[in-house]
Amino acid sequence: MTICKGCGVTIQHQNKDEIGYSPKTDTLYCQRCFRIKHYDDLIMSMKTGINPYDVLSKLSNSKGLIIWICDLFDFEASMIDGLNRHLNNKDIILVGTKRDLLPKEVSNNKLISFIKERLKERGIKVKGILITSDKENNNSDLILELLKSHANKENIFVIGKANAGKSTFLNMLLKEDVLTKSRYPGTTLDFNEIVIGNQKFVDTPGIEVKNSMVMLVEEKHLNYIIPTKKIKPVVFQLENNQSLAFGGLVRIDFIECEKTSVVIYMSDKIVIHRTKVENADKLWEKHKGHLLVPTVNSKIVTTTVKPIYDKTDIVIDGLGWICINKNIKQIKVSYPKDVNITFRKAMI
Ligand SMILES: Nc1nc2c(ncn2[C@@H]2O[C@H](COP(=O)(O)OP(=O)(O)OP(=O)(O)O)[C@@H](O)[C@H]2O)c(=O)[nH]1
Ligand SMILES: [Mg+2]
Repeated sequence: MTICKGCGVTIQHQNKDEIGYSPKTDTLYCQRCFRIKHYDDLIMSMKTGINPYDVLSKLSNSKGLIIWICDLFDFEASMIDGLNRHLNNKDIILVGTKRDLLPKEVSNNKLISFIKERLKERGIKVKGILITSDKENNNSDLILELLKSHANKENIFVIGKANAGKSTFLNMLLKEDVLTKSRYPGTTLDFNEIVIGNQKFVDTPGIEVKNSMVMLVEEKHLNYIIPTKKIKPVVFQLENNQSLAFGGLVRIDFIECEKTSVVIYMSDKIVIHRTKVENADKLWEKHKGHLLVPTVNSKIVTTTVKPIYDKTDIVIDGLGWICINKNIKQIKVSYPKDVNITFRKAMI
């Protein structure tokens, strides 16, 4: 029995349409991993193929330290309610990754305070918080030593939502791209052991990110919404009764505000269109799918919000966030029914 080094699945040679298939008998990778690694080609989507409860119950019955990978750009979607209970109160270290996507001006200490506050609000307890990325100054040697000392010779399980960056984090510690990583959620398919500096780590399949744009947009459109380089915050000066459309995904109408500015943190491939609220419905209907792309196949619902903090982030899972000031009295957010939105105290 050979386990695919990329995704952890057992390699098989019988069924082309099942996971683990490879036509080659002497290979270390299944065909799916091979195609992703070499051609960025997804031959089988597994974004809803993994049962999150199977993963959590297997983890709850295993012994070891938990590294919980959270995507700092898509932080709200990285949260897992009831995590301590699911994991039988094992020790958890949270690793906030994709630091490189956030502006340099925000310090790691500020990010850690933000994370602590969000965890407290959600009732999740962790033993420590680390910030990293697979790019600049990732301190991989220091992180490896720290994790090894915490693990105290036990296994380290690297867990988190799909696409959070678990396999990439392990490749970073290993300093070699052994595990398969990709922008497609559901890349790692089974528990996958890897030894780094005498320490046994286990890569795990991502827990399904329900209610995120990442799940709703077509796979070929993921590169519109997932940023690959540092986010440049975009500032809009707005007048009363103006409306912003974010591709064909979300629309925000600023109905009662004095002249104000809003700051947008999204991939630069999302085109933002500004219009007057009175014209917004017509523009949306006429241009959705053409000028306003990408779109998703989900009913659009509208919610009215009054900001409560001095600076409030309107977070749309999988897409990013918009930071608004308190002088905005009321906004109307139109978004796909199947996507989570969160109103939080500003991250930055
Ligand atoms: N910019 C940036 N992108 C990252 C970083 N870490 C991971 N990514 C990207 O995030 C995407 C998902 O990475 P993976 O390592 O496959 O994530 P995963 O959590 O193992 O995903 P699943 O196996 O599907 O659960 C890939 O496109 C990575 O290149 C990072 O530190 N910075
Ligand atoms: Mg993975």
